[in-house]
Amino acid sequence: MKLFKKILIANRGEIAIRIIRACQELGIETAIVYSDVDRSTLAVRMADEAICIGPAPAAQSYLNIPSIISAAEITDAEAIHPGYGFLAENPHFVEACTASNISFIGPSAENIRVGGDKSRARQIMKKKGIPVVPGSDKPVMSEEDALNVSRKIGFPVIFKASAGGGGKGMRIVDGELELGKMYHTAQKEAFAAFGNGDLYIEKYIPDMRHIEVQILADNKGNIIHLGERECSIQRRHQKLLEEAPFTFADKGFRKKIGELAIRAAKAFKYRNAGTMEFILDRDGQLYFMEINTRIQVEHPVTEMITGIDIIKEQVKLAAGHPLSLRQQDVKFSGHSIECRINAEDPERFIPSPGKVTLFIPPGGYGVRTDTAAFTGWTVPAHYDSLVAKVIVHGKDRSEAITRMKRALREFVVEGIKSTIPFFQKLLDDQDFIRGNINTCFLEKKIPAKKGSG
Ligand code: MV4
Repeated sequence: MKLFKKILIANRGEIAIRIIRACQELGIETAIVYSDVDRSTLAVRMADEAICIGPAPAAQSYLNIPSIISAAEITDAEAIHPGYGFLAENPHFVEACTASNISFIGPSAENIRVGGDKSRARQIMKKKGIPVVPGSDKPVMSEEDALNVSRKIGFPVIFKASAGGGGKGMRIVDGELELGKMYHTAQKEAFAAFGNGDLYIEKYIPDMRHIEVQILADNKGNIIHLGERECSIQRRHQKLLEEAPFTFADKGFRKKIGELAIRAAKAFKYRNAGTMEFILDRDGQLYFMEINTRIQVEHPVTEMITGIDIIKEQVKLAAGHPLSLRQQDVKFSGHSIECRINAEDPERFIPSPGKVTLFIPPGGYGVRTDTAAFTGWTVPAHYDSLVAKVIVHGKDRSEAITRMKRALREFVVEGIKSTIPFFQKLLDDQDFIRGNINTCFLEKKIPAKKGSG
């Protein structure tokens, strides 16, 4: 079956390189866009062609839809891969691609719209009988409405932004007394961040785990899952370490969450690669949380335990190929862990951009480093602070932890501060080693320091 001849990559850094590598193995030519500060990067060097689309601020380069569409037209690219972030979840961008007869490598504009409206996604799931946390069926329209819903489900509750992401507009509300103030500050924050102040309410689930399921869907409506990922190690709503599979998952759990995820994806008429996020509570109950309509940073841990190249699958699915695997063909083997190494102070998590004076990534058996860094590269202050993803595979979780510790010991990053020391401490933590983790884990272990941003 036909594939694209050339793909334009509308992204930078490690994910751009990840996409170039997949394209090279598929025999597809690559063109990449870059901003002024990204001229001398590895991704630009590795792509077959590169086009400058503007100055460093993303609004004038990686988010500039007309420039990117023009770049695709100039390079004769048939398709655009958006990576993650930037335009990956912008339905207008998908429509601009379609209008210019360019394939968008990702879900439909409608999928992205529903995924971006978290209250609506919840409502759709509830209608289909997929469990959601008790809460509001729609965004709450007033303080009074919020109070009524909260009384009905019982405190504590959590306010979330319908257009949300990154924890903006999120507030835990312990009781009636603080509800009014929380309602207004959350609404203001959501409006400032997303131009939409709508809030919905969920019952607050203490010590939840964040478990998500990777989905692949073809254009005919066939959907498979590639198992779950445990993403509970996060700080300020940024994931720091992810693993696959979930430590306490047996075959029954995987079947249950996988089938829920497929039912959810079918309810959305989902296309291409995506992720269904779930809350797992202390009693083992699963609730749908939200849908992510992009390739995610943590996709490699799933690749490591399934042997499936998710980016290649995305490209083939976008070209109209049917799924190449049936659910029973997906085999799971061993355990994988990813550490996101950021250019940040490892104690305060403050960005630490600058020149990398020495960079020696780890390697060896069972170690994969996805990075765009090299000795002499400058981490720009304009974008996210991800320097490298270290991904390991082992026969079980214990071997994966040992291997990650070995990999981080040999990883040399000089000239900037990195979060490597943070992970070295985490990998020695007894609770982490026992798999005794949840989304509040880090807040308890490293109480926020004054001035930590
Ligand atoms: C929750 C929750 C408790 N109950 N939802 C969602 C996105 C993720 N980054 C954090 N989220 C949470 N969702 C329900 N129904 C707890 C969290 C949560 C959290 C919320 C506010 C502030 C800090 C938090 C830290 C970890 C988890």
